[in-house]
Amino acid sequence: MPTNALELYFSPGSCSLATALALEHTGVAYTMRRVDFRAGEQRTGAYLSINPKGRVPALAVDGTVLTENPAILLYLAQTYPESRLAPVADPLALAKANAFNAYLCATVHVAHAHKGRGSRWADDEAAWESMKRKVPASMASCFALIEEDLLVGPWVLGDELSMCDYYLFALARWLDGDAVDLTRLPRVADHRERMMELPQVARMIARHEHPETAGC
Ligand SMILES: N[C@@H](CCC(=O)N[C@@H](CS)C(=O)NCC(=O)O)C(=O)O
Repeated sequence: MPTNALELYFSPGSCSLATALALEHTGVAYTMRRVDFRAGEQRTGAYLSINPKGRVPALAVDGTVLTENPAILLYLAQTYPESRLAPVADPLALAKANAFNAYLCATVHVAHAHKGRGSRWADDEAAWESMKRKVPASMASCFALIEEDLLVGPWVLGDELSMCDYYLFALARWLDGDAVDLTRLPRVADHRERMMELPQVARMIARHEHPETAGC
């Protein structure tokens, strides 16, 4: 197994949980560096020199910084193929896995971000409120697609747990706060419960969460 120096920049309650869980799955050694959103640390010069996007996760690999969950997850899957995070030897299956992760990244996460990050898209505070009001419906609609079409079962890609399950789990944890009715998403709810039962997930939740969680 390659022995790169890995440093994960994360924030409690955020989507960096997906990368943290995948790292934990591989069993490799890594260091966790908390970025304090409450203090606005993601916008400081020190952090922007690590990740100019001002976001988490960021994974430093021997000093080279990777960003974007789908890219980091794929990097981990390809670097540690014995951990079976993704079907790396099967181009079609791998493309399907990446399509799932791209949907979470580009559509689901963006829908959620309309709750607290409206200033990215509009300057008008009334527009922020309007965007926020739409979040329960837009997240419900995103997850209905996952429930009905994308989650093969029992795991996202079928019989084997993969990077996609960790990513889905990280975003599905936002559903309660986004006022989405879980009773309409029984397969997603069941997936979330089964994920919680995995020892590596319970272990990482304890490390990744924080009493003063600032969310996404
Ligand atoms: N597409 C990116 C999204 C990263 C992202 O937006 N992360 C949020 C946390 S969930 C963040 O860092 N927000 C800080 C901010 O907007 O100031 C990914 O999937 O890695």
